Amino acid sequence: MTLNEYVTAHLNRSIADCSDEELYGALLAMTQEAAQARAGAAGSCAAGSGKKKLYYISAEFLIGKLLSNNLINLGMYDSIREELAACGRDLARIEELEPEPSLGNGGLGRLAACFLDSIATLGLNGDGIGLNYHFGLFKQEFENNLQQEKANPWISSPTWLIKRDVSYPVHFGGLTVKSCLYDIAVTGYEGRTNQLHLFDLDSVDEGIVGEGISFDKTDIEKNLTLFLYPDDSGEAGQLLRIFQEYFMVSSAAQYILDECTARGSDLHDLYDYAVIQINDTHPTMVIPELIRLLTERGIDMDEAISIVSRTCAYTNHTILAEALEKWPVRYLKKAAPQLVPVIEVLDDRVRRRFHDDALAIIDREDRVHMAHIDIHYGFSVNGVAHLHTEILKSSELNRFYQVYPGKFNNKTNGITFRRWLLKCNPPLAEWIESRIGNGFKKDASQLTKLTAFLDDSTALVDLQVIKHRNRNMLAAYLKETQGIEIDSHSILDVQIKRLHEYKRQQMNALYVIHKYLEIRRGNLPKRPVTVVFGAKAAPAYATAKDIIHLILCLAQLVNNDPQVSPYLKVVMVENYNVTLAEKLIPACDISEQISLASREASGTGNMKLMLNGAVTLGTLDGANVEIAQLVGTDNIYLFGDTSDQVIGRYAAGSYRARDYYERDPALREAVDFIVGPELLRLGQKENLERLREELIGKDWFMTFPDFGEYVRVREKAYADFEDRRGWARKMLVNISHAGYFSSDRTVEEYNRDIWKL
Ligand code: 26V
Repeated sequence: MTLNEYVTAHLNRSIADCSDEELYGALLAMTQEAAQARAGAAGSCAAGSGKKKLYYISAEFLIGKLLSNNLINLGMYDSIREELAACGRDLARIEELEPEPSLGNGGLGRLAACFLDSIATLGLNGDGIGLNYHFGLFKQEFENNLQQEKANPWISSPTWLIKRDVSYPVHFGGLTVKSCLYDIAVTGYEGRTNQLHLFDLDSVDEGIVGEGISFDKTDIEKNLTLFLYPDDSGEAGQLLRIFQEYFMVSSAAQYILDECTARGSDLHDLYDYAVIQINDTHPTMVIPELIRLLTERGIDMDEAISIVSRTCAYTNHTILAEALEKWPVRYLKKAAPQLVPVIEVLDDRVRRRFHDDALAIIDREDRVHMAHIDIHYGFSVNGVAHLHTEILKSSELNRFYQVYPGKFNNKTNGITFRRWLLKCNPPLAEWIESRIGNGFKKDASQLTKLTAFLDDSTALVDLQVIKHRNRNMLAAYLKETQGIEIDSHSILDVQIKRLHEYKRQQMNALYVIHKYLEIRRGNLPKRPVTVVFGAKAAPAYATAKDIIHLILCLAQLVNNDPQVSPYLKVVMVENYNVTLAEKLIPACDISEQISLASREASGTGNMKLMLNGAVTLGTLDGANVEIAQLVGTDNIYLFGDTSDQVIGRYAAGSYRARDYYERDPALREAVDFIVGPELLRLGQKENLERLREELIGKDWFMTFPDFGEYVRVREKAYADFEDRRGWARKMLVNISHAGYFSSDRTVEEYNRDIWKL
């Protein structure tokens, strides 16, 4: 059916007479119908007809807008766009009306979304399970150069959510609530349609949200599915997180058992019907909850533990201690008292078997180490990039690796090329197709065919033209949506990711200060540079918010200085999200991946930027290591201490930031500038002084030792950019080796080694 036929049948009007809102509604409905029709046909899909099914449980699914993505995956995009264009209508404008679902925070959530796309594309039988947060993560606004958090309502009519007639009781001690299920169809590229199951609280009440994102954290009956990651700096916030997690996994466990039973399982053979991938520790309680439910259904404890251990697998996404969940037993007793005896049994068995505190589940301070449950009672533990998995094995989880060497495996992350190339960068996708055909859309390894054009002058010019066009598009978009002007002839240097000290946005800011002062001293760059930041800081993370404050003050200073602004511009985009990423990534020249080596488990922004022809400036951390191996040292800018050096320095406890500050005048100048008169005029003294103190007194993520080399290597990249042909060649090398980072490859590996669907 054409769109015109659809609106004629349903609205009794032609496309030309419909508003954009009506067209959006019609497209959403048409897409949903096409997706469901394919879901109905899924049984006939050979790869999906096995009896085992994957359940990917995650607290986050950062899915982004769905309209264009679904149209592409259903093969409807080109015809709809042309049909609209013929009536003078613009699909991109219509898409602007779609609210972005705000169901994630960063890489972990976006990874889950990419995996759903690849699972469906590969025809695998697998659904996602998570929560339907009404306000998602907060919406970021800037006021007085400070981040403010606002509620981010995204559920409006029409919506992709389809209410299902499924609900479960969830018991929290004295309180019982009801969960209800919504589904979002996940359409694979020329593949099958799977589902993202999002559980909601039947009694949720949006009305309890007051100023900003404030609400009564103790009102569990009304607040459970309002926000993702509410502030957990206090006891009420931590308890709420546990209530949310238990609500998610209890609903999920009941759903999985019901579905497997309906498909023929007698529960003794659950592992033949289900494999549950636990995305970080947020869903870990699914293990004791399943054990509990199986014993309730008449299976004895020993067997229940064995069944669940053969069903669950765990992915670790971080080695940062503060992100590894350890919940006090007394909190669990409040939120999920029925799980505590099960967890005690699990701990007891571990203690009897190993006699080693380091392997225990409940520690001496009565805290439950969630990851330890996963490792003992799951059958697989994977890291998300080669280096990260090696670090897990050799240091962070070494004791566990010694006792369970066979459980550990690596699955280097990936990204879906449908969204991160076909959808976000049509000019590049078309150009690639014109050169190597369309096989790369389903088999990303074919991108290596592009190496045939490394010395083809026309190809190299084409790439520069495409990049320039994308920068123009970005410039227009930022002007229209945020009132920000950028020079599309400047070098676009981009750092987009959650704000965290280990990712070292502060080091980038110190570079900006250094560059600003250099320009003021008359050392003018050959070409203007635009430094772009996009990041949200967790509401209770003071240092991260101070770094945002510094960046916003710097932007105000630099952009209004007539001597400097022709050469340097600083942009911090507001409310960085998937939609903005899709605009920034195709336009970017330099991809900042500057985490402290060993701390960034993988990174996936690095892969998206590489695929779109940006050149990485980074440390040897996470997947940067694998990028470097693929493109070779001529096509990536590396600097900084290695992970071994960093791990050694932490172990020795020998790092003193002040020594570096005292020794390096350029560094000292930049650090002191944070509290100099120029910035104090624009910012809050308290925040800026606190940030400088944090750096000199602690600098826990060791920016100072890497700063000098960072400046030198960044300058080298800017100088190399002037060799336009040479730079275009680097772009092409990066694009042609990005195929390895397709999430299709990652998901195939999960399936081969873990899921075995
Ligand atoms: C951290 C925080 C900090 C602020 C409050 C909310 C919150 C919630 C969760 C976490 C843990 C973040 C775990 C995570 O996102 N890890 C990222 O996972 C990516 C996918 O594997 C990986 O590419 C990134 O390197 C890793 O940081």
